[in-house]
Amino acid sequence: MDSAAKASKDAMNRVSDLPQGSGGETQQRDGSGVMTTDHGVPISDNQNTLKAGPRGPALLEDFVLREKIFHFDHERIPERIVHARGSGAHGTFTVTRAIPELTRAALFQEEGNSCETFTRFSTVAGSKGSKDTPRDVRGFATKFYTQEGNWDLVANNFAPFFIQDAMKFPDLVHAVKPEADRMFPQAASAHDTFWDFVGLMPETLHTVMWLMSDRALPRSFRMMEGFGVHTFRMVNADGDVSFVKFHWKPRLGMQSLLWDEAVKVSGADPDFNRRDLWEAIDRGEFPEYDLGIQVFDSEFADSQFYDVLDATKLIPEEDVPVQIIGTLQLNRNPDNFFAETEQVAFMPQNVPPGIDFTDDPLLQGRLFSYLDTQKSRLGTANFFQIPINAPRCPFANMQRDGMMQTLIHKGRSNYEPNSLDRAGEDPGPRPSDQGFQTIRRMDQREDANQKLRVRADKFADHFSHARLFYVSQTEVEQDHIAAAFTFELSKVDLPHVRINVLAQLRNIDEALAQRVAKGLDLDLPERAPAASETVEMQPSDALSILKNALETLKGRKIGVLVDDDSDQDEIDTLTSAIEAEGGTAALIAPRRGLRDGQLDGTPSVLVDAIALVLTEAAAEKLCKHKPAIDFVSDAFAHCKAIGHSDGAKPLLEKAGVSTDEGVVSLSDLPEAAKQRYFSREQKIWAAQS
Ligand code: HDD
Repeated sequence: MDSAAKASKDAMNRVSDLPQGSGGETQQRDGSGVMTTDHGVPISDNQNTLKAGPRGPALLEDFVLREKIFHFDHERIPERIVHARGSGAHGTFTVTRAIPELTRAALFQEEGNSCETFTRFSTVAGSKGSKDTPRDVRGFATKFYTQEGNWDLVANNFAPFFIQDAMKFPDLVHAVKPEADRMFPQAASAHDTFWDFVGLMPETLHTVMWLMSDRALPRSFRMMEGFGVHTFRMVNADGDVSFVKFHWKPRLGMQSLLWDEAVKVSGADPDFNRRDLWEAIDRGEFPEYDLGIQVFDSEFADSQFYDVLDATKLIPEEDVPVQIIGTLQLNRNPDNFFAETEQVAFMPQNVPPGIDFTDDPLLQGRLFSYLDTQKSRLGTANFFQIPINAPRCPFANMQRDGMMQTLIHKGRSNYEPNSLDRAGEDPGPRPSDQGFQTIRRMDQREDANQKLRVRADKFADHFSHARLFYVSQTEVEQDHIAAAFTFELSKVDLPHVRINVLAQLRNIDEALAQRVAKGLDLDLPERAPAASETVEMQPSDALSILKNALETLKGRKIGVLVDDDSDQDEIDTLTSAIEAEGGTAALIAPRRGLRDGQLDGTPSVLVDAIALVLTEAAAEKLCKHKPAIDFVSDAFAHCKAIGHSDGAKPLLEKAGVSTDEGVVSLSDLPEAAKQRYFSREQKIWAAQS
């Protein structure tokens, strides 16, 4: 190595010599256990203010108190403008199929390559302290710490997005957030301003269909898909370019809550999804997701009636199958929520060489917004030095100084080019041929070089994909969509807004519009004019959760209701059978004692199925206890499997449970609990259909 190259490498090592990740190196440095001020002065009393006499006034001199209160006063930072409520986890990504033919990204050159990751799941509309289970999109953002810098795949659990152009993002967010004058409703789209925007902006409707579907109510972050949404590009070492769309597929399959369940969960456990993720990782049941790509070329793109640069559209998996290229495992809970989950800064602009953007106008706007917002949230252009954001590979450039600078750049080389090496000084880093190279634009169209504020013609169709989503669902899922529209619009006060949305719905599905109109007690209005003809697309099974349901106990929790006189052998046999299938059994009792939960505070909405291990005497007693009756009747209404001892029958009867294939003996429960029994909905939720 020549001396300039060595000097440059040394410089890179120096500036990358940050505390890496959050493996403990960034803990307070004193290992002696002595409490000190922020400046290291040992503290002798952490209870009492320095006063003039035992009952006297506090003294300004008390630097221990002043520093403590000063720091406390500044503990909070602005919450994210969207996706404020989130939960994070560290993980590992491993390549299961090398794709050098598609990308030169070092990570994907060999099967078995791996890198550390940090993933943050989030809801979008609610504040940081809102609940986990609103009807909302979920964010699914992953930072891959690759050997060529950070790659941030900032995804959602919906394949399309609400709008086509970043110009509309502030309007969309203003419309869905609590209304400006009254600051409610919190974490809810069921209000005037959101639906006003929807009725006037039909491009939102495809994603609104997803929002009204069960996709908006994931049972667990471990049981939802993720989508990169935009079309990205990959480029290989020879410069060949392909279009790609990114997908996350959960190994546990998809599962959602029912709306009534989600509403009750938000009261019983507002941290339902956050707790589920934390506890699963804590138990060593590491959530796993496969990373898939849809790959296509410009010939395919040009031959579609929709534009692949339009983020409100998806490419059906039946048209371009998803190829799995890697697996993400979430295997470590954060050590500190603020330092990691709150301070992590995702930016779609973070891509390694070999992955590139497209001209999608929504994506282009995002490339600005995320960098910009981090300065506002984290207060300094040096936010990349925070351990959770810092690359795990060497990094070096001529950016210098700024607030909260933690790197100590040595020498004089803060500009490039320089010839300081000729004087034996460290010249610092230099650009490399192997660095990121933007793919040349390939648009041959006549108007490609004109500056225009327009939408491309192919962006005009707003209903074909919305209809595709609806017709691809099972009947049960369509019922849920109709009920969701009815609920949401019933909360809209302005009559013309309800009518506008109904008029748009007629462009998606006439029967759906009729059902919603009936639920709202409105006549169907004229169909809204459509800017383009709707294309009848082939239904896509991949869009339905229920058509892809995985019958498994893995990741599922069974609530086992017991009392003091329950048969311990019966309890043990059942819990072992549940655990043998990968499920979890939570023992719930009227008195908590040694059990996992106390009945009144552990309603059945918090579990996936229930078992009643009760003697007849205990069941009779519980027939007079409302939480016990609700425990059973809610489980039945939410289509959950119910296993029971013979003695439990009086409680079943009291709760209005009628026999069906989901009401079984205790020994049959582990099998029965692998699914839900939606046929009950027709009987129990009559007004819905
Ligand atoms: Fe965004 C956060 C996902 C469009 C502007 N976005 C944010 C997060 C996710 C997404 C998962 C949370 C990241 C975290 O956990 O810290 N956003 C998306 C997806 C979009 C999308 C999948 C469409 C395909 N976003 C979008 C647009 C804009 C933004 C069009 C602005 C023009 N998003 C932001 C933001 C946020 C953000 C304001 C808030 C906090 C942050 O970035 O770090 O910049």
